[in-house]
Amino acid sequence: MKQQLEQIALAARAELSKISDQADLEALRIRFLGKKGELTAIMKGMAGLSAEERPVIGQLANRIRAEIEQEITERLAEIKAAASEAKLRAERLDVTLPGTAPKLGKIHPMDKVLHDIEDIFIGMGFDIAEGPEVEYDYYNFEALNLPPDHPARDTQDTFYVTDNVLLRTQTSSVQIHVMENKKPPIRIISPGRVYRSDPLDATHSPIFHQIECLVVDKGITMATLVGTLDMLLKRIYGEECKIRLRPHHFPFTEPSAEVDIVCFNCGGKGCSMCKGEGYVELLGAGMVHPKVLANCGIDPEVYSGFAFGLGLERMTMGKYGINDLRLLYENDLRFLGQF
Ligand code: 2NL
Repeated sequence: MKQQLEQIALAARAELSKISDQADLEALRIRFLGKKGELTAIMKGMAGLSAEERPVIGQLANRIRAEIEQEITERLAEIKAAASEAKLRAERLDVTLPGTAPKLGKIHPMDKVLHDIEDIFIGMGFDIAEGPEVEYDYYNFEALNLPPDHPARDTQDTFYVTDNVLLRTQTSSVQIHVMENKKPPIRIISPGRVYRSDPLDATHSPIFHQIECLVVDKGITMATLVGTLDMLLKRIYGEECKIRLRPHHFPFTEPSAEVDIVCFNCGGKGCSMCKGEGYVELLGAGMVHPKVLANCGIDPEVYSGFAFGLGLERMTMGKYGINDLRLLYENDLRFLGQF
């Protein structure tokens, strides 16, 4: 019997070392220590032992039982610890890893130049005026000294909505509204979207952006115009930038001029970008035509004014050395991310 007991102890130990699962461990406990288990069966047979043998075997059986119980408890703790370790390993979260950074937007280069220009003019006491993009023929053309059959209308291939309603080709229409409604002194800029029936290429677009400037007061001269332009362009392009005025013709200004700036590319030496000129055309300007002032109820004998109109796309391309206008509209983040 003693031998049997020791064999059970050995067998239990050998099996225990192989078990790595809680359910298997419970099965083993039932097999060795359960009511119908191997140890119980032997203890039941102790009735047939002699009075001297019984306590010895009894003690041994109890000791073995306690030992197996103890080992099962230890093994259970080990299995639980291993399971919890595995769970922690599987769920491991490294909070020190860098996160996924949210992509931040940037200001569009045209907006940057627009904001700079607005800041410069606000600093000089100008107001910013806005108006409708769908406009009457009168405000876009007629009031600006462009009567219905004026040939200059042909240079602005216009999108008509009806015979006398159109998409504005210039923001001068906004200036007309302001002059109709406000007495001089007037100091405004009118930035906005304008439309012309031009095909899209590297330097043209059927939708582009214009900023017009208008000053009407007593004693406004070409000198006021040139001083304002010089100041604006030096602030945008740098103190060393040089401009020149060439005589030109616009129906709404007299005299009129085209304003050139020293070529951004060659600095005046002459290159393919400025076609050897050393200068590139930047904007149109002039003294507001007396008829335009009179059309708006402003006495041209008392007041004079200057106006100029510039393309925001062209200004932006010059400032950042962009050679294709379409890049400004395509929203390619690889391009826009550079500004
Ligand atoms: C250009 C450049 C220009 C004006 C716009 C203007 C506005 C009023 C009266 C007189 Cl209300 N002039 N704006 C003046 C000169 C040039 O735009 O190349 N336009 C075709």
